[in-house]
Amino acid sequence: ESTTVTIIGAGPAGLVLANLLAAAGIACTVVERSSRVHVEQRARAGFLAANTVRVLTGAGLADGLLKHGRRHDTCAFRTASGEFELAYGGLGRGEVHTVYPQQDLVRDLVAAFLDRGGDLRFETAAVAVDGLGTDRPAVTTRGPDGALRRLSGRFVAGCDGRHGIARTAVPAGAVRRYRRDHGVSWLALLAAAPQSMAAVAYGVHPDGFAGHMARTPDVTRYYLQCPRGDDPAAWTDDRIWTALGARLRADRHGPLHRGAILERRVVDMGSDVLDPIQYGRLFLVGDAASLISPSAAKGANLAVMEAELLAAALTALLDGGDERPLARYSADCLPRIWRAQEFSHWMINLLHGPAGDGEEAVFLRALQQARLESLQTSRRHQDHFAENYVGI
Ligand code: RFL
Repeated sequence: ESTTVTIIGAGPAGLVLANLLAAAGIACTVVERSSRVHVEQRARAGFLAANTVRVLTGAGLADGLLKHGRRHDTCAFRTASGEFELAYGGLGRGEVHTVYPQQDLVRDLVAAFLDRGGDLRFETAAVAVDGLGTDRPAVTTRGPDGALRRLSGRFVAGCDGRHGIARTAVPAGAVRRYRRDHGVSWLALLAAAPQSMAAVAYGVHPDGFAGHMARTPDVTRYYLQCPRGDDPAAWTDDRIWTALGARLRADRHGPLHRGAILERRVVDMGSDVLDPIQYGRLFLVGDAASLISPSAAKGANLAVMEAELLAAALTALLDGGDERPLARYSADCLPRIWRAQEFSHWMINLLHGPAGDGEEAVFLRALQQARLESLQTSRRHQDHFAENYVGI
């Protein structure tokens, strides 16, 4: 079988790329390991940056998010000394977030691609990639019937996330991997309850970080910093609500709207960046190119930014014979990836003080306080924060 671009993975990266290529009249085939039901129900991100909304709107892919997404423009920090709010929509470049659950966006993107007659194969895993150094790279897939098929094309887009096969297809030595384990873990929760306040809330507390983020009118995301390796099952609903209430200081700022905990999973905070995010005819997009900690909600937004650049570069080459944008793909993306990494890393240090009474921990916690105070009191710092918080 043959196509022009083989796309591995139907997450935000693969589906945005597929829709943009289809709109440009470029043949592509998307292979996705999981079922359609699974990808359309996988709750993850929710905060879409202004650039993401621009890309999706420009491509006619934003009907759902414009109709059901909710504007979000304020975040609040709760510390021992009280609460301060940053109305970031009026700071920096004046950009806001649109809150729209990632699984709803994925559902819209799947529907749009299939409506165009797109070739999207669920329950079809890429099991091998070869010929990346040639002009006919091929992906071997295993479909729902268990049969192996070979799909050859001119390009392969690795959009298969952090544990995908695309990354591993790049020979060691051809790419440099930068990585950092931030040493903290979050219990990521979804609660069947409306949001408890209008803002995103970041609770900085001696017991650890707690976060509150809107999703839909009936579902709210919460995070609780927890020890590495904690068993999510050990966190009963009661224990979760007690910890959230304490760390978000509900006694001072008002109670949380409780509801059943729909999902609890431990996320270890880690980041990595591959350089370059290309090898021969293979181009990496989204989490496959760079994993970013969820501290600043950048992952899905980076994926869309890269998908847009790659679609434009492939179109320039296949439609207009201009090779330059594709040759620059990695160099164009990496500075933006590193800016997002830098901000996410800064957020991690803002939100987590090291535990313990050791000299270094005490010192670092004092720096954390200074950082929060600077953000609370300096308008210039707030503008800088807002620019990075919503920007990509
Ligand atoms: P995805 O979404 O992981 O999609 C990759 C797809 O590839 C498939 N796949 C394969 N298919 C075929 N063959 C193979 N061999 C395959 N191997 C894998 C997978 O089944 C999957 O469908 O990657 P993509 O498209 O790069 O998108 C990245 C985003 O999903 C990710 O960055 C965000 O979800 C991160 N993230 C957040 N990002 C934000 O921008 N804002 C947020 O608020 C936000 N919150 C979050 C998050 C991630 C979280 N988790 C679960 C780590 C909250 C959480 C809890």
